[in-house]
Amino acid sequence: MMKTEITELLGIEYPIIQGGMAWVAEQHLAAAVSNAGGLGLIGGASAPGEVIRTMIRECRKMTDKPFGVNVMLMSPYADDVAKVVVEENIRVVTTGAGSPEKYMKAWKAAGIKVIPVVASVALSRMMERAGADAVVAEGTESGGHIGEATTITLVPQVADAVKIPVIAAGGIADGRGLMAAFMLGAQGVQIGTRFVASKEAVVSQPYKDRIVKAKDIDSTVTGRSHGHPVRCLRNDMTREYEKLEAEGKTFEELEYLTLGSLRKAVQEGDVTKGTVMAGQIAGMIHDEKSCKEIIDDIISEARALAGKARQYE
Ligand code: TUI
Repeated sequence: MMKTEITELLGIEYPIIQGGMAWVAEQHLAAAVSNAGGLGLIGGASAPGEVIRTMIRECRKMTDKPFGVNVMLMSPYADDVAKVVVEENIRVVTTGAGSPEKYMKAWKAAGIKVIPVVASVALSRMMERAGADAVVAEGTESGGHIGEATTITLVPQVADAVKIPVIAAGGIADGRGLMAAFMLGAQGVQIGTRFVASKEAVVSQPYKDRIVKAKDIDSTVTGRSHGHPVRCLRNDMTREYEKLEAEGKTFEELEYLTLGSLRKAVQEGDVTKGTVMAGQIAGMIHDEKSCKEIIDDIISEARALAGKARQYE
């Protein structure tokens, strides 16, 4: 047990929530993270509501612990998934890639704890006013769709701006990251990339291997020129994207290139032509571990650091 406002809010043992990663955050990973004392999440990604309903029901067979659903707001099925979480009596929802204001009333009426992922102080304030229970302040170190501010600058600014608890995300994968997040004013962390390289994640071996072998500077950001920046590991896909982006291709033309490419990497293991979304912390991940080992190691390292911090008194 490591008690914070986040563990109390969510009824979990440790203040660690899993990222709602598209194609990766399915029921096996969510159940494993929840069973290890964190909060597992099923990623709504761009899947239809019925697919998410099935995943929720499968997850319930694998854990009695709380777990949540991430609603990806750019998805054409976001309205659909927003309804399914209410019908399936989901207790915690996180959101990404937009503002969830239009769903807030229905979710709050259903007693759902709503935790929007934000990349700016302005959105964190809007979310608090709209009734959010907490926010995830996600720095640009994260994998996938990102904002501009770094975790070390964003987290304390969001913590100063809102009264609700803050969860830090972006660049966190060990006990040092957890303690740093606490020092910046967060009450918990959201972890993505570290859980991709977990034994329980149903992710192709080549994808996990790319994360395990990645170095500190192996990620790049595509799509900046169109206002849809996405962090992924450099490969043929990102080089082709960058070439076409420089040639001035439209967002729609580039969307066609990336369409289905994340699935190609996650499921089929094509890490050369597929999109390998991952955060900058991939360079620090050197092995595949179970979710329980990942969480236990983070907590014991954090506890050791808490003792060491007394030298600064
Ligand atoms: O959402 C994420 N990460 C994601 S979503 C995703 S699926 C996707 N794939 C390709 C292209 C686009 C999406 C992969 N990774 N993280 C949470 C997050 N949300 N990061 C940043 C934001 C964000 C950015 C701008 C939230 C709101 C926002 O503006 C809100 C508004 O509309 O004012």
